Amino acid sequence: MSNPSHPPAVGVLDQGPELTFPPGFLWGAATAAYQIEGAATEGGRAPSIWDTFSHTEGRVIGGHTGDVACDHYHRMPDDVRLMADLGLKSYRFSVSWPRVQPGGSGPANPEGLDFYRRLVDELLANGIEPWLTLYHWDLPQPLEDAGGWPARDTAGRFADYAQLVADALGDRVKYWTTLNEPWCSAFLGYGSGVHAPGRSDGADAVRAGHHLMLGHGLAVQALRASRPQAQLGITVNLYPVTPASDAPGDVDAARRIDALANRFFLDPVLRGSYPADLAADLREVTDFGHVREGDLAVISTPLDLVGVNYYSRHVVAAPVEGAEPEKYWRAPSCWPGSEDVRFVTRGVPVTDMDWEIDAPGLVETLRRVHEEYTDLPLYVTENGSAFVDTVADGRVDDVDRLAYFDAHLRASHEAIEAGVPLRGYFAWSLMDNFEWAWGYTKRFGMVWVDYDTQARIPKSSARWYAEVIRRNGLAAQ
Ligand code: IFM
Repeated sequence: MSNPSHPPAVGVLDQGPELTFPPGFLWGAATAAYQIEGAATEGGRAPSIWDTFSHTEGRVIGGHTGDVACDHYHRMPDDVRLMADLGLKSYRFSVSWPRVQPGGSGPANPEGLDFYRRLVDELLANGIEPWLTLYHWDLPQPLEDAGGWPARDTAGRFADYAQLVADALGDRVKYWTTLNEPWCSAFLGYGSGVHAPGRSDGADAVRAGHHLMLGHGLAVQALRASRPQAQLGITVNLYPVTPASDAPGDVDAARRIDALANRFFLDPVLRGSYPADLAADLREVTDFGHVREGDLAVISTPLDLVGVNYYSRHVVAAPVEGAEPEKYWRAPSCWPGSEDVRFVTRGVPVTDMDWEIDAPGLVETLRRVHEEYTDLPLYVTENGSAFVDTVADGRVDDVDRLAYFDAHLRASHEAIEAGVPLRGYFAWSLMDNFEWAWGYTKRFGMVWVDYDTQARIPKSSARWYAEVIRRNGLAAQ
């Protein structure tokens, strides 16, 4: 996507000194089940909301689906070898709920669990620490038919599913995150409807957000009881939210969007309360009658770590007449009660998602979580960029992506120097994959995937990242 108001990224490395990360820093890469596995109808897997959504005309660009994706389900041992060749210390993957518990309740599907047992064994045999995410957006369709995340019962179903996975894999997986980016599940899935299940109702989005967090808390309690050695956390996608000017209207717009994007999740999980201003902002949308006594105590069950996904910054302003059209995550109804806030573009370089590149925002985000919320170890569980890649002479020279990683790793190091207990970094993504409503039109991978042949080609960024891992840091530029 090109936007004449945005200069393209330049692919030039920022100047900077040689940097060394703390010993034991966990260098990884991340993926998610529906984005890479394929094998949508094999091994007893049943449909999730993303199968239904992607098979519904007009929902995903080009009618793309995750039916085959990167065919990782069949190519898993080769993909793990690729990870080992890159020297990855850890691999963050998600378990497909509809693969291991196809109906969303009831007994586990042994064949589904077996795939993840084999994956974990393969990782461990290659010296790669498995990092397991329980939910990366693929709710079993029967649970959506019963009400989805706006229904309270889904939280309990999630905890039961977490227990099944813990019983099967808890002896060999140390790191567990419950949810990936609950903001997306709630506000893109039930607010704007640009993600599965494609519903559009502000009150449902808020209820979904609460029940996702309740499911998280219940799952943490179940995992803690059965696997006391496990390191447990959640992954949230956070954005610094900056007012476009000092004008009070702009400052208030930033406060409102910050409440919906960040504090909606950080406050309940890490403080055990909803922000008071959020409830006031949402008074026309919901009375929070879905929050029951004791919920916030469950949601704030103590964790061992927090995962932060970081991509960009929101710059916002008070509404004016004739504002520019909203797009993608900015779709108005993903901001219930604040639909009229304007998202401002600053004219700085962007990625192929049109997301502004803002590495200092990562320092701000990590410092904020640490300084305002918690002393827990933090991990960047996703960070990366889509760019238009081309294969020439069998190589993919993705200089823009490489520069993006370099800048954000320098930012990560700066955060550590500022006192943030940042313990690891996961590049998004190991390989090109199904980018949700964008289908296969956006490439985030360090490894190129040819979707016709399923050939993999490590891009320049992958080779560069392998060297970063080898030296546990960055060379001087
Ligand atoms: O591809 C997604 C991922 O599934 C969740 N975090 C953001 C990525 C890029 O959009």
